[in-house]
Amino acid sequence: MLEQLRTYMEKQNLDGFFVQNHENVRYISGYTSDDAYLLITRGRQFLITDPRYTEHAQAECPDYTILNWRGAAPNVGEYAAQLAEQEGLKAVGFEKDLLTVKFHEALCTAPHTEWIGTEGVIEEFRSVKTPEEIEKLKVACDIASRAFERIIRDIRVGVTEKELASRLSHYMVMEGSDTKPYGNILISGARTSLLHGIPSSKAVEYGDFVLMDYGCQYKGYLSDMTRTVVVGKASAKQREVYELEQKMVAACEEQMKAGNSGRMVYEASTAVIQDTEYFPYHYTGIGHGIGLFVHEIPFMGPKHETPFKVNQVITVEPGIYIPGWGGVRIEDQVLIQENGCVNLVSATKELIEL
Ligand SMILES: [Mn+2]
Repeated sequence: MLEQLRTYMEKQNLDGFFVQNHENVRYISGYTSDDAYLLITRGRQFLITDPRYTEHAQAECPDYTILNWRGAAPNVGEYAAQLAEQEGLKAVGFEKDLLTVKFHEALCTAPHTEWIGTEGVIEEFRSVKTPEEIEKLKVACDIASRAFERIIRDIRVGVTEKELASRLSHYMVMEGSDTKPYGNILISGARTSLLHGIPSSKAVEYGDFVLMDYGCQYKGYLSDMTRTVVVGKASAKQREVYELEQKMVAACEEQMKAGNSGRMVYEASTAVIQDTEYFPYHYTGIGHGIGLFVHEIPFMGPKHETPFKVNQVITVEPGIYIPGWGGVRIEDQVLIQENGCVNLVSATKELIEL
């Protein structure tokens, strides 16, 4: 991971790279806590943090020089500028999509260093997972699938969305996930048409769809899955929409293999509903890469042409959302292989009537 970055630096004639993105810091250094920055040079690696985290960083990153910026400079940017000057760095890459103007000004106080804006460099490395990362992602998906088996026993008339969302989080931690909270989407009834609805005090009613879009972290790696169930007997329309959704997901997953693109998957999903009254109710964002962060490259939708690579992990989540009536989403998380994909989410996709 560090080697990938050094190879990139060499190719781009950079003698330093400043890393600020939280997940990128973790990916490159293995540091799992907060408020840390990396300055990587051709031969050395520095982790800059403050006294709250120095001991933690020392233990997790033995190959790094751990530095405390507090007291030595008015802010991290000026500290990094001093360090770049001290190391004699001439051209240092930074993540231009993250830095504030103030931070950039602080970096630019280094008299002999040029700061070169880059975008998506480490994100690109992160998009293809190592066997160790895949293992952690599998465990995260497995924890979420086991939590699904538990939460469906709690769904009944009268229980609120908030209460169910909180229980779902609890089940995931009890099944072995990291404790870091993850915002569950757990919504019911007509509210299920809200793509990113927030759990409310609404109580579940007979005949409601309950849509659960959630996941957890395991050793930093994320799962993301969605299942939609019916409380009581599904109506004819609920069944019709659910069955179309199942077909959309299946059509998508058939396209999930190396060389195909997000656009191809999108087209496969819409082909299923093209000639139905539900076509206007689909959403174009139908999946995303996932790893240390929940939404990362590659993304899937009509404008995403980049071919998938072996060992990318991507969510598949087409959906049908009818305002005022409700929506159905099923989301899997799949591992891209040469000729197909492996679904890491084991929870059933059959219609569940509770
Ligand atoms: Mn998702």
